[in-house]
Amino acid sequence: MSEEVGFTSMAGPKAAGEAPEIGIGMLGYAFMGKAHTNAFKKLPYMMYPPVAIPKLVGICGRSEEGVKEAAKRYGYENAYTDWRAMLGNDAVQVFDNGGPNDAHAEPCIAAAAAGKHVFCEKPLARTAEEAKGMLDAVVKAGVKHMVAFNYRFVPAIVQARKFIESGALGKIYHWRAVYLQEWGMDPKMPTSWRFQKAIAGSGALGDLGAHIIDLARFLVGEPKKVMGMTQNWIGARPAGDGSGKMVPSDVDDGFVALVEFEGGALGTLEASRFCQGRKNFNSFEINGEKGSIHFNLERLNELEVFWAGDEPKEARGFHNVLISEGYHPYWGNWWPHGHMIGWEHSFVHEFHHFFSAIVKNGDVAPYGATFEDGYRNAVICDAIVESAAKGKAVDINY
Ligand code: SOE
Repeated sequence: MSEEVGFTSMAGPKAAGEAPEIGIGMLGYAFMGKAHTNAFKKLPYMMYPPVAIPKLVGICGRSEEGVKEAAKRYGYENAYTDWRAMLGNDAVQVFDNGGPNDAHAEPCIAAAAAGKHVFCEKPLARTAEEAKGMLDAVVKAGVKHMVAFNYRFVPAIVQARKFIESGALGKIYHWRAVYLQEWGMDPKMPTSWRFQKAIAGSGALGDLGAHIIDLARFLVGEPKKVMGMTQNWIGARPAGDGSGKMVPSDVDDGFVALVEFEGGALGTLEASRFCQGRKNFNSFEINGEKGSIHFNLERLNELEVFWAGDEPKEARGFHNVLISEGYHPYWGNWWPHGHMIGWEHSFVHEFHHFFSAIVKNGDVAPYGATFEDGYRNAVICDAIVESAAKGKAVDINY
């Protein structure tokens, strides 16, 4: 694999003091605001010497009380309730959008027009059309852009990519991926934006399916055709505001899809919020002419691999590889082998990659996901929805 910007290169300034500051404007202070800010604070001393030192210029959210508390908790200089005001702060060089899906397009387009580099949570948008408008805006503005498909930065998945790029797996025949969670099954659970099409765009498909669609593109290649089915099992959920009202839940609770890839590989995709016992079960298997690889996010420092190598044929079979050696991707920054890292560290790697691209004027692609990847992901999601509605396969055209 070539030494891509931020991907494996740890070449930063000789001493941390030489690293430039990079001003951050963070939209959102809930789950992703927390995960991203944790990465901003950890990056300078763990991706050492840092390629840049994030400066927590501002955080923005709808609740004045909530966002002021978040600014105090994390150390942001300013708390905003209007993202436009935050974009007006010249100290903001990177706009990081961790808001709900309906709050992705307008702020990101405005940030690009203001000359800010733009980082946006997945899915990039609610539809391919909305994603295309965002892609056009960042390209026109000439700013760096990245979508938070953070699983591209889990060391075991990076290692899988290296195996494939090196030809160690040979021709790929199968991609088999699921992303299963259990939290959507209680009909008494109050609604959230993730169950409302006008805000989210889709349900498990855009929230979880987007990740395994991105990994399919990252590890196998471009889908040529999809055939999908979607299902909604709870049509309305309590408003949760004491009114006793029910709010329509008009998104997919689960989907399955078949995929034919350019180059002939076949794939399956499945995502659901109705899989009891599955907490964050993002898992895939790749079968190639020279071997197979299996990954499970709930055991994210491991790969199950099969290579018909030089072991006695009676001993041949899948074996577990602990991805924790200094020679494994990103591990040179962390701990001695066997001292595990976690989900949060993928965000540290992801932002190291993005800031490297900014500071060194390098490319986010192909190892980071750009807005082009976010747009193509949205095209595939829309095609799965179209296929489910029409009951037939749909070709993928970007
Ligand atoms: C909820 O389904 C969620 O937080 C997703 O939105 C994230 O992208 C995924 O990484 C974990 O689960």
